[in-house]
Amino acid sequence: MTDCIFCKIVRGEIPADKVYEDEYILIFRDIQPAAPTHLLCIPKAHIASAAEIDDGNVDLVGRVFVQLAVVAKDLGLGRGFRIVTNCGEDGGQTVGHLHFHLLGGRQLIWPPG
Ligand code: DGP
Repeated sequence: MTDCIFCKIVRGEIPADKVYEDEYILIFRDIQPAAPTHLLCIPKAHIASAAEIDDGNVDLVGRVFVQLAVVAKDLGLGRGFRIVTNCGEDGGQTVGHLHFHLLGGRQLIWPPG
C-alpha cells in the first residue's frame, strides 16, 4: 500500500534496523522500544490488522510465530517474552499494517493498561 509506513519499510523507502527477513515476513526493531528487546514482525503483504486474518493469510501468521520464537531464542530471551498485536482503535493500534510486537529482556506486567 502506497502510504503505509510499514509497506515503505518493506520496500526500503524508510530505513529500519532489521533483525530477520525472508520472502514473506520482516522483523525489525521498534523505533519506540518499550522493553530492552522490542521487535516488530510484519507480513510483507499488506494486511490491515488482526481483524483481517483469515484462511487466505493464516500461513503468513504462522510464519510470524515460528520466526519470532527463533529470534527470541537467538537474542537470549530464554526467561520469557511476550508477543502481542494491537487491533483497531480500542486495541491501541497506531499503524494500520498487521504487526506483532515481541517484548522481552525485563519482567513484563500483566494485564497491560
Ligand atoms: P501499534 O501501536 O501496536 O500500532 O504499534 C506501532 C509501533 O510501530 C509503535 O510501537 C512504534 C512503531 N513504529 C511506528 N513507526 C515506525 C517506524 O517508522 N519505524 C519503526 N522501526 N517502528 C515504528
